[in-house]
Amino acid sequence: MRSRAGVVCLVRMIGTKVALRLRMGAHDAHYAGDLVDGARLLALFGDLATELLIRLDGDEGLFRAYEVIDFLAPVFAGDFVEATAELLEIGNTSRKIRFEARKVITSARGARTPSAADVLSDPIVVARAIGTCVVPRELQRKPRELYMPGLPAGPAPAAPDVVTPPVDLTGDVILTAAIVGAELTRSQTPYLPLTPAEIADEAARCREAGAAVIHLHVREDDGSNTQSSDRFAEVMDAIRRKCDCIVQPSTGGAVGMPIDVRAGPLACKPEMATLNCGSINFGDDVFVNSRPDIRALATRMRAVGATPELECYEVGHVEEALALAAEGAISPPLHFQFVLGVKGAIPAREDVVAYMRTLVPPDATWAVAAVGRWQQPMTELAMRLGGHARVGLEDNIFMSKGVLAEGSAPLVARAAEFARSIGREPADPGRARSILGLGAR
Ligand code: KMH
Ligand code: ZN
Repeated sequence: MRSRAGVVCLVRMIGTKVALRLRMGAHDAHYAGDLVDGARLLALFGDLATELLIRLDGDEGLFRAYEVIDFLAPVFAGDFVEATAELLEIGNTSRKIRFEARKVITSARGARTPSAADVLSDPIVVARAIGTCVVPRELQRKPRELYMPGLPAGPAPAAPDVVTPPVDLTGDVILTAAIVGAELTRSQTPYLPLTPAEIADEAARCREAGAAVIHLHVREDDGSNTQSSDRFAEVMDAIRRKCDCIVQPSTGGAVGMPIDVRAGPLACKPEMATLNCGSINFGDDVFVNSRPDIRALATRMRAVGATPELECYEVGHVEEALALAAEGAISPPLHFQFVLGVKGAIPAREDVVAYMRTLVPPDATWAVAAVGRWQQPMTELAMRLGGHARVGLEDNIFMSKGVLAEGSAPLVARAAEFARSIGREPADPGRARSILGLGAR
């Protein structure tokens, strides 16, 4: 049996990739015209699977089945093929793996000299597959550190004091819907709610779909962003008449707003509000959050009883939030939002989430809000790692490539369905209040 820490370590290995590159020789050619048969590529996939299993389980394991195999382009003697395998899922004994083989150098068939060859600037995918291997329980050994191919074997240098917290998949997921945003326009998506009535309707639809928290920006009648306390009061009232969600106004506002303006919605005494924990390049703009301003906002939030959601766009912002707690400017339990994929700030990557979650205190909660096409994979990763998730038009307007989401509710519904598929329930607002400790500070 694996220990709990062992299981955690295994989960972290999802997404691990290994690679092989080799030249197909004359002995690999099986058919007329020096054509290499597909079975040769499957042998490469088998070797890659074996490497993954050894890294994961300390055992070569057994290949059980392919569920998909596509041979997409011919391979000839003389071609250099690079094959990769990525660990997709880990069951009790099963390990699902995705494979891909690409031709990176090809013999220049038809050239004047038979030894001519070309480097392909755009490698050609020659085969793709998904398969499952098994390693019987009794053969599974202690999880290994992952060694990158090509690097000398040995323990990877670990950062000091990094303790990987256990993954708890028994807890409910708090889904936050960011339904308006400050930068989005109707020309980008017609589904953006702008008026108080539209925003309240969308909040109710998101609640229905599984959201417990509404992250809120508001707009003037002409669609421009505003931090006016009157407008926030109007919209928050409209939302309250339609649903019981926790309403979390933004104190980030739009890029360039002075801090006093940004603090506008705090006059409405919200249960929660965002507290942005540092400055970043925000696309081509700069989103300024000076250390004195962060502290000033924290003080104002405390004065009105609003629990801060700590927006962290960089690793250093987590440290800043911890400093605020150490100074007593904010009180535990802390709730972090890792905002990933803003151009100019930390990218939306698995290793980023895996690392950032190690930085938060054990009694803290954390969530991921990822931008654009990363929203779905990163929020699903967060849920798989025991965290919470934010979706919605503010961060991503697409359901899939080129297909607009018809509001934030469909994005919430998809996240809720994923949560249930891994055995976690979307928290209702009451449950979310208790998980976040709202009102307890
Ligand atoms: N509009 C961004 C510049 C927040 O809501 O607290 C800031 C933002 C963060 O949206
Ligand atoms: Zn926002």
